[in-house]
Amino acid sequence: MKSSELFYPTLREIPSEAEIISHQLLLRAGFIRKASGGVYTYLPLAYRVIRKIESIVREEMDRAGGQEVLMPIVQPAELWQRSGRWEVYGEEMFRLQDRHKRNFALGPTHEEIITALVDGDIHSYRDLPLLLYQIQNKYRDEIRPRFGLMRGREFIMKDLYSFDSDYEGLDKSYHKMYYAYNQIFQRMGLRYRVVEADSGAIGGNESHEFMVLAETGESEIVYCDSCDYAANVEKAICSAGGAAKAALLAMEKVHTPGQRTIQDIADFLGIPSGEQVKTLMYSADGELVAALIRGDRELNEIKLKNALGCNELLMADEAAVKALSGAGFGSLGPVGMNVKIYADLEIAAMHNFACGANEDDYHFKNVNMGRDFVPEAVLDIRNAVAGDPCPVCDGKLNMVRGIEVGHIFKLGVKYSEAMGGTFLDPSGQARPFVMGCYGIGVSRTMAAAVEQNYDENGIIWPIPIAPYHVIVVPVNSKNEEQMQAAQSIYQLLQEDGLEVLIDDRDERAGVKFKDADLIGIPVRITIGPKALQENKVEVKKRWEKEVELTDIDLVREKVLKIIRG
Ligand code: 9G3
Repeated sequence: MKSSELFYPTLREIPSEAEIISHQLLLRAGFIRKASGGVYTYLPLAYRVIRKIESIVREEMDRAGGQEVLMPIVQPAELWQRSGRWEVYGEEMFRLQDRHKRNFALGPTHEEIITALVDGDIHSYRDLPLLLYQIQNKYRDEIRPRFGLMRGREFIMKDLYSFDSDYEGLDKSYHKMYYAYNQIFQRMGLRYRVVEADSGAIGGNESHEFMVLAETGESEIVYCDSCDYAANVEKAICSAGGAAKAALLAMEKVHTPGQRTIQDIADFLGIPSGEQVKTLMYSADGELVAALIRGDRELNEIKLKNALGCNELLMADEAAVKALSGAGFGSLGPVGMNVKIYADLEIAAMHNFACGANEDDYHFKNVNMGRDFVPEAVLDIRNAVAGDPCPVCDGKLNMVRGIEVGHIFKLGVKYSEAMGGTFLDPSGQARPFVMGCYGIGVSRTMAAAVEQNYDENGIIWPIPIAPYHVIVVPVNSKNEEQMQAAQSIYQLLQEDGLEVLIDDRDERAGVKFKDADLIGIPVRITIGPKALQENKVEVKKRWEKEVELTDIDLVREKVLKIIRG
């Protein structure tokens, strides 16, 4: 492809609406353009990357026994009513009506469609297992679409659904997908980790996330420094931590005018945040409850919600809390609090801590659980942090950030039961399908690859998903000798099946180099006047600073080695 003909409108300025690096670079390098909030066009370079990601995904899904289908984007409300999810997902669903005022949604996912499909056409255990997948656009009406392709309202997903006759079969299907996902992310040349995850609202029990490691990632992952344990911080199991023995001191009420936060109290009373207790108020299915965690920890709402077994967990309204406890958010504490109190495991290991006194501008010192208040339950409800003990071995947990690009779930019979998806077992009895679902964010993977692989000059595509492998740059396109050498290298490499760009534009060399770096082509071959006199050209790898002078005769071999290994 000639650069002069390629549609890649690059921008010199960083677009102001782009908050994260992948969004900035994909816009600047002319890969994507916004059509409306969270809705993008993939320009030629981006679409090449997308297609490479898709073909790796497709190959591994087929290898694992998946069969590709294409399901409708427009989905009738009836199916979502059958699963009970038409009401569950409110504004996040793109809803529409046809001319007869019938309700539809633009598919946010396809559990409903596929369960109904399989129910209609699979009747016997002999037809199972069945693995069906598609690669298709999905729609979710995010409140605030941002971060470019990372959280679009329209995005490309690969979704596979497994149907088995029993849980043993589900385990096998799940295992196949777990293996295939590892193949996929390895083949893409991405650094990633698999972590135990919470299955969230979708239901089911086992779940893993595939995380592309990137400092800018929005998820925190803990992993053990001495065994295989790795988990999303929301899922990671925390332990109580040993309680040192200490004499219980007399509780003391102190005046703390205007001091509301943990940091305020640390400064005002000189008590470190780790020796204070934070009291957070929630409405759990409408009932006010208090959750206690150490002052320097983060409460994990997912753990709390799972532990309470409630359907809806919302931060409590401050007025309601004040009516009940007598104090606003800044002075709450468990002593004398007239609601169910759920304490984090670590609270049990603390002695003589400080907390609010349920009276504005007052706190207690030297509070002790058991003596001064009794919780309803002691639970694991905090986020793990670096340095925590590993729940599996005696190692320590480290923390890294990542971007979720794949998520696999064991669903069990949630959808098949709700929707009446059944088959006949060997004894002729109707049984619900045992299901799993397995997603890969295809467009998000492209963004995550950028988020992991860039420098101050632009994108550095991993070779397996790069839009082109090589860019050939004649320093002066008007120079016939240089252009001829460039053309012949361009041709030669293409004959080997490499994907090659030739920058034939009438631009200064500096501009060409800047653009080549920005769009992130892995190998650049520069044809300049001096080296050409000696029958040499420059070969530069995008991820290295140095250029290498190479004999023209050896270029083919050299580049093939870089690209194919
Ligand atoms: C909705 C809306 C948003 C949603 C869902 C449904 C997330 C929803 C979870 C999944 C799970 C799996 C298939 C492939 C693997 C992942 N957001 N989820 O179900 F109606 Cl508006 O999509 N789906």
